[in-house]
Amino acid sequence: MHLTTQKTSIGVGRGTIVLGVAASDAHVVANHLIAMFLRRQGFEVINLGACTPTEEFMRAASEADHLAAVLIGSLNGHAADDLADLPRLRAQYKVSAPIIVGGNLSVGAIKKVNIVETLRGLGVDEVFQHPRQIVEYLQHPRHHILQRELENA
Ligand code: B12
Repeated sequence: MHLTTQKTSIGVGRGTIVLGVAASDAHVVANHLIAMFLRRQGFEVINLGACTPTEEFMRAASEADHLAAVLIGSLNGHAADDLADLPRLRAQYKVSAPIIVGGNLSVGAIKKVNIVETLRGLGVDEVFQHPRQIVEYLQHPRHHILQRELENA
């Protein structure tokens, strides 16, 4: 659902971020705050808003100029179900930019499943807690990937 579709540019030259909230999820507060934050950081943000089907993310990503990343928020705990079709749709729309997911990603205060591993299995490149990590990652993606490999070694 395109509740808040906007294409706005404040800064220049840092690339485009396709942002939105996963298909079953109506939580919009963080989405708006993250869009404002990223625009202030100089990114062009295409905000697809809440309840965005995965196919809309992939279509918008495939049409974006200078795509830096796709950011998918999820707070209601159903990230893995909402993104079940990501591998097929990412291949169909040939999206090579990083796909980053963040929020409250699985149901319950005590997480029973390893949601990060599950999302990685669906082709999600990074799972972040805080929007600041997005900017750090986009500035130094190789450094970030090496650091994660060292932590997991
Ligand atoms: C407001 C709210 C609602 C409102 C949403 C209004 C709206 N249109 O936005 C309403 C009442 C509609 C609602 C509904 C529901 N909600 Co609600 N809601 C909340 C609440 C109170 C606040 C969320 C919020 O806006 N926080 C403010 C923002 C700024 O913070 P944030 O969302 O935590 O985001 C931060 C991080 O998560 C992160 N982040 C967020 N998105 C992203 C994205 C990326 C890419 C990155 C990197 C980081 C990131 O960065 C943010 C800043 O640090 C939380 C509880 C809470 N205190 O957090 C529950 C909560 C999220 N809701 C919850 C639930 C269960 C529901 C419902 C299923 C309830 C129901 N049975 O109907 C429905 C789901 C509706 C749907 N289809 O999605 C649960 C989720 C539980 C879980 N995941 O296990 C929570 C945690 C409450 C709880 N403790 O049970 N909700």
